[in-house]
Parts: sequence; structure tokens; C-alpha cells
Amino acid sequence: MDRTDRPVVVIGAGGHALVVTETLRAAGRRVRGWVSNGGPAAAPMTRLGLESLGGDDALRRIVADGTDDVFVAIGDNQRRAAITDELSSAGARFAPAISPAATVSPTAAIAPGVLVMPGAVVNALAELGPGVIVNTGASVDHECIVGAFAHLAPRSALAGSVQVGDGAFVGIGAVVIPGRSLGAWSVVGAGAVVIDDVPEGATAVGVPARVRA
Ligand code: JB2
Repeated sequence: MDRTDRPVVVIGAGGHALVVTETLRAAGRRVRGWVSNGGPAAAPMTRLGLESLGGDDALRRIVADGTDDVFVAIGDNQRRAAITDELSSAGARFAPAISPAATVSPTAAIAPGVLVMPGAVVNALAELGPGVIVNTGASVDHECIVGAFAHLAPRSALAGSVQVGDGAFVGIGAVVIPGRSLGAWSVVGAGAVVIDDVPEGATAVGVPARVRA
């Protein structure tokens, strides 16, 4: 079976799982259902016509069976990283979820488990690590390097050659000028304008962005 013919099981059942499911479908993938540790009741995923396949026990069986690809659709960067690491060790295969309404350079390097949402732009020689989220309308310019499990929120923008550390979060509408670095697990607040490097684990907010004490 061609890899793109493999069904996909979405992990998570919240708002992030909704947008991941629609992106997978738009990219031509069949989503077989979802697994979550939150139970099937009232999950928004039912409104997309999907069913719960169970919780983490079901997920272990699905991975061991090997018929499906999986996509970790959990917005929290640490949780997404932890689950991905566990599933990688168990031999899971991770689908990409790249919207056909995004513009992705053929020279960009996209790791497994990356989400690129509609309206996003990923330019020449950019690198997106495993589990990165490039959310709706976000842009990643030439030669940016975005570390594993980072999240670029909607309409955020990285200018050329920005480096984003693992697990960093760039808030909605925030921008980063060329060549700056965001440390691992740092947070950039909504609408911030980053003109200086942001240290590892720091939170930077405002215009221009300042690290919060
Ligand atoms: O260990 C787990 C686990 N931890 C959380 N195993 C499994 N199988 N599922 C897990 N989950 C599931 O992830 C929860 O049961 C829940 O269904 C989902 C998280 O949903 P939540 O509504 O908390 O957030 P989200 O990740 O869908 O969306 C957040 O992040 C997005 C990027 C929100 O902030 C969104 O607004 C945002 N766009």
C-alpha cells in the first residue's frame, strides 16, 4: 500500500484535533478516528463525523498493529513531545499534515508529524523539526530553523534566518526580525515584536519585546 493511502488515527479530541483532521482530509488522507484520554462524550470530533477508537490502551494496540499512521494533535508542546517520543519508541509512523492551501517551498525540510495550516508560508531552505505547528496564516521565511515541537501561532511571522528552539511558542500575530534566536521552550506573547534574542525558557512580551522578570 502506498504510504499516502494509509489511514490516519488522530491523537487528541480538542480544537487542535479538529483543525488537524480537516487539514489531513484536505491533503487527501482518510482519518479513521481519534484516540484521547478524555473520553468520547461531547468531543467536537463527533461533529466531523468521526468516532472514538478508545484511549491510550487502544492507541498502543493501533501502533503495535501498524496499519495506521498517527498524528499527535495536541496543542500543548510538552505533551505533544512526550507522546510523540513514546510512540516513536513503539515504532509509530507519523503522517504529515500539510494543507494544500499553504505555500511550502520545495527546498524546505519538513520532519514527520508537522502541521502546516491554510494560508501559511514556508520559504526556501527553511527547516521544520518533528511535531512543529505552523498555524493558520503563519509565515516562516528563508533559512529559518524551527526546533522540534515549537508552535508558531496564527499570523505570526519569522523573518529570514530566525532560529526557534525546541518547544518554543510564538504567540498569535507576533513577529521576529531577521536572524534572531528564540531559546528552547521560550514564549513570545501575542503581537510582540522581537528585535533581540530571547533566552531559553524566557517569556518575552510587548513592542519591542522585553523579557518578563
Ligand atoms: O496522553 C494523552 C493525552 N493528553 C491529552 N493521550 C491521549 N490519547 N490523549 C491526550 N490528550 C487529549 O488531547 C485530551 O483528552 C484532549 O482531547 C486533547 C487536548 O484538547 P484541548 O482542548 O485541551 O486542547 P487542544 O490541544 O485541542 O488545543 C489547544 O491548542 C491548540 C493549538 C487549544 O489551545 C487550541 O485553541 C489551540 N488552537
